[in-house]
Amino acid sequence: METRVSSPAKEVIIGDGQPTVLIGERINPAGKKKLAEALKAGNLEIVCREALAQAQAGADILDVSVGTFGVDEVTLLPQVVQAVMDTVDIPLCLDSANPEALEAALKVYKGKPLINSVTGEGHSLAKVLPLVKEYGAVVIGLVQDEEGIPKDSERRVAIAHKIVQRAEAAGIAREDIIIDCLASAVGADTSSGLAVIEAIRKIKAELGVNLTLGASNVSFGLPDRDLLNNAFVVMAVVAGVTCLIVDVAKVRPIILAADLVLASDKRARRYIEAYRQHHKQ
Ligand code: THG
Repeated sequence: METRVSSPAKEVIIGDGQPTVLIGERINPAGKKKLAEALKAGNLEIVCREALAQAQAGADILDVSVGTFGVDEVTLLPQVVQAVMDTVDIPLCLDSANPEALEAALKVYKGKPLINSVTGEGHSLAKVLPLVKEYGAVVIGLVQDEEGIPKDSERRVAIAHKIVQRAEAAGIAREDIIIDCLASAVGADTSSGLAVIEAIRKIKAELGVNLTLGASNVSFGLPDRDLLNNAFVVMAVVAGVTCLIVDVAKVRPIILAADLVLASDKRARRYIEAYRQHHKQ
C-alpha cells in the first residue's frame, strides 16, 4: 500500500518498506503562547521561521494548524498555508477540525495534500469525505466517534473499518486513507499506550492501510517528554505506523536507527548520511 502526497516540487511516498515519513508538528499554536499571539495579530514571521527550521531538520511534510481560541481558521488557515508554501517546497498536512477552513486551505494548496482530519462521526464523514474526493487529497481518519476516543483497541478497530468503508463508498481509494489510532497521555491513563499499539497491529492486519499518530500526545504532563516520545515512536513503527506527526528535530535520530534495523534504509544510506551531517557541524 503506497500513499503519495505532493507539493509542486516534491512527492513523498508513505508505505511499508519505505523510510518512516516524518510530519513536522510545530506549526500549531496549542501550548505555544508566542505563536498564538503572532497568529492573532496576523504576523506570519514565526510560522515561516518554524517551517524552514523543520524542513532543515529533515521533515518530509509539515502539519499546519492555526486552531486556537480567538482565531478565525477559515480566514487564517489558507493565509498560513500560502505563507508556508512560499517558504518551503515540501508537501503540507492541512490540520483543522473545521471543514470550511479545510476547504479554504484546499483552494490555495498546490499539489496533493494531506487533510487532517476526518473522524468516524456522521457529520465529519459527510462534510470532509466529499472534499477529499473533489480535491484529490489524502485523508487522515481519526478513530473517534460520537462517543469520543475509545479506551479499548477493539472499538478503535471498528471505527477504522467504518471510516474506510465510508471513504471507499465516496470513491476514495484505500491508499488515500491514513488511519490515526489517536495517541493520548499515558500520564492520564497508563493503559492508553498499549491500546494504541494493539489497535495499530490489528488495523494493519485487517485493512492494510497506512497509519499515523500524533506521537507527542503520549507524553503530555510527564517529565522528560522526549524520552517517552522516543520510546513510543519506535514501538509504533514496529507495530506498523508508516508516518508520524512529531517534533522532527527531536525524533529523527531514533527513527533513522529504527528504520535501519527494520530494513527500511537500504545500505544504511540515510543513517550514515545523518551521522556525517551531524559530525560536520
Ligand atoms: N493526530 C493528528 N493530528 C494531530 C494530533 C494527533 N494534530 C495535533 C496534535 N495531535 C499533534 N501535534 C502536536 C503539536 C505539539 C505538541 C503535541 C502534538 C506539543 N506541544 C508542546 C506543548 O503543548 O506542551 C509545546 C511545544 C513547544 O512549546 O515547543 O506537545 O494526535 N492526526
